Amino acid sequence: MSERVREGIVAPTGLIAHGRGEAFDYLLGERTTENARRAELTAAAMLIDANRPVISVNGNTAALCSEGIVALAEAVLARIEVNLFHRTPERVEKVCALMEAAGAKELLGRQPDATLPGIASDRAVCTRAGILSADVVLIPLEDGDRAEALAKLGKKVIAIDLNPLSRTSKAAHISIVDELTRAVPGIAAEVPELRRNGNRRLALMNSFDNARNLEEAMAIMCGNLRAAGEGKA
Ligand code: PTJ
Repeated sequence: MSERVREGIVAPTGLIAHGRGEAFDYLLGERTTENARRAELTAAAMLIDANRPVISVNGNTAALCSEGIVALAEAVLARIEVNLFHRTPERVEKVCALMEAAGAKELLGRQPDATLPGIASDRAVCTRAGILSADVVLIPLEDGDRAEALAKLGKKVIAIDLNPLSRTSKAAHISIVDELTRAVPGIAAEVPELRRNGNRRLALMNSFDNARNLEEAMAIMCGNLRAAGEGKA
């Protein structure tokens, strides 16, 4: 990861975000919990049923999981849009090149032509064909303002964020509290089976309650911490 910072793909604050993620993953037990698996299943269902699904990619996501993102986009027929918080033309080009080296085709983000309402600054910049007109947006490692703005615009938001307390996790319709490189293939793995079963997709989406999902994730972390404090872990 620090090499990717030197290359200019990951923003310096991305390294701090990465460390925050590692700390939460440690509390989670560094594994995909049953709770996260249900969120991944439901996310797969929502992406399959979307009309215009988009996966938003930032520096951290490209650095950690470029090939996984491309495979997921192909599985659910989603567009990929490079959308950076710390936006410079050089970084946009580097992240786009990394995604294309991983096989991304018709990548969006080099030429933004739209602005997301409700956000000041560069974070609002996006594309009309991608995030602006998407009905479902997958946002790995997103900042809270943009997650809230996307939800306010009526988009279904799927977050991947190891912090169940973050504004992003709270704003999303489905928050996957799992490490990115486990979560992305975890969603993709569910696609072939779910694609054949519309009733199951509907049942998963209707029964998913994100507030309860986040409470469960926090309870798992608290339980792990308590067990460690009592010498059981
Ligand atoms: O590349 P840019 O310019 O778009 O910038 C990207 C960062 C990550 C710097 C930007 O989006 C940011 O500041 O994000 P936040 O607000 O720090 O949120 C990132 C969230 O992702 C935090 O809650 C972390 O705990 C979480 N996180 C970090 N690493 C991982 C993770 N979640 C899942 N898997 C990870 N590997």
